[in-house]
Amino acid sequence: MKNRALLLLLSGLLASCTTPPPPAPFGAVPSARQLGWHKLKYYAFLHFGPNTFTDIEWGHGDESPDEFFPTELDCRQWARVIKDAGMEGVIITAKHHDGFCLWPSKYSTHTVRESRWREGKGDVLKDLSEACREYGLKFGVYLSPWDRNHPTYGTSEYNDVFKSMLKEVLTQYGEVFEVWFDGANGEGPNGKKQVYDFPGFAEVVRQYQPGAVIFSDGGPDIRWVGNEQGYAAETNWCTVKDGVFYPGIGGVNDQLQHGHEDGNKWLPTEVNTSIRPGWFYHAAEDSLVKSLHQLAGNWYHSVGMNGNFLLNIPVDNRGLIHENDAARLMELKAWGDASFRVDLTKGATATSVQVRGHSKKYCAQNAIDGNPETYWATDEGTNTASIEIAFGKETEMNAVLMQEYIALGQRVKSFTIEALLENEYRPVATGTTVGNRRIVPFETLKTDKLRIIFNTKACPAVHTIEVYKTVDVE
Ligand code: FUL
Repeated sequence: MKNRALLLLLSGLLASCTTPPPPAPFGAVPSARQLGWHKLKYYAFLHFGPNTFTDIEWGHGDESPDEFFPTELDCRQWARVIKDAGMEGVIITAKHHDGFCLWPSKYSTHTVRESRWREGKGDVLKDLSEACREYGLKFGVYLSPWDRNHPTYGTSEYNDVFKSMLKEVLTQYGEVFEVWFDGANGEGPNGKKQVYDFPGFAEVVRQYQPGAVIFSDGGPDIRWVGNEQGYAAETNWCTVKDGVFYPGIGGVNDQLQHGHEDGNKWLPTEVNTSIRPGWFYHAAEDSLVKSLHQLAGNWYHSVGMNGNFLLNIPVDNRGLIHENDAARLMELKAWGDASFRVDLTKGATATSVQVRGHSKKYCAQNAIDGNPETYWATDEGTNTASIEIAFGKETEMNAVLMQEYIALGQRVKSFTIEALLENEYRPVATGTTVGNRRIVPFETLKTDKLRIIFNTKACPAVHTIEVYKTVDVE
């Protein structure tokens, strides 16, 4: 008995010696709600409102509510198209700068209730949230603080009005995954400017939808990428210096694109762009839907550059997603499926001479085991490390996808991908940051071995490496 206890103690001690503790978190790390958001990739932005009918981008707030008159509005059609496109959710312009509310708000007289649509009995948020539940999509809301209609705009009372509207939207339609605050702040109906109570707005969101992430150009949970063309920068840190960005900030687009390498706050990028030139529907743009080539480029520069992709689809004046947009979305889905369905690391072997404590818990194979909870890590202080993937046979490929275990911070500063070609490792691609997700395309090649060399700020923690042969788009 005594011996057995001793044996148990010894084996326990041995195990604790051979399995080192996980790497300590490095720098800023994401909150639980940010981590949840990082699991998403691609969702729809829906711009819809009086502008859809008046054919302009920024309504003045003096349009008649009767302008809003979709004759075939069908949120289930939107949800079906969005689901078929492989998107994970929607964010709708519940209120744009014209102040018109797509729900019958008690705090405004410029709403669907005042319109002739469904004799004032309609509620777009109700229809859409129900359709999202039916199709398994996440539901999010855009609310513009800038309001060109509300009579209190430009006074402190308006901030309370906005909070009350926010409360309605956050309490009447089920779970909300993201709240999108537009930073635009123009003149109100009286020419007045408003100082927005962003901290107060955030409190309302935290109170009624604690799981929702809050987007604005400067956070607090998600930051704008600094352009509306749908391009994250090659070097894209999720970290920023506390106090530098705040909601409504202007003139720092370059910093927003890159983040700050030595930032002490986690604030990742969402990449928003429209499938057409405008955010709202204009019949004249029916022939100007972005090409598959452009959209695939947006994919690489958002999902593939450490951001999430928020693609705007303007709902048309019938109240439907237009056929041309739907067709292009399906092409993008088919391209994505053909390109990223077969991960060539299945059945491959990953090795590294630099494994934390030589422990199986942190072994290289973890990076290709399909489990995002296991990761390859090295010892503290090993900030240059390489991992080798052996495919067992000559394999045709042209892209690598990598993901850091960001719960422990963003660590990779740069990397080089090498392929074994004629018995020699040759560089085929280099890059800087990785973060949550990085996709690196390169010239199609055939090899049986890849090597990736990382240069990091603290020991690497990489949970996923996938390899693909993607389809070219003309
Ligand atoms: C901007 C707005 O002014 C545009 O109308 C659009 O909503 C875009 C997404 O954000 O700030």
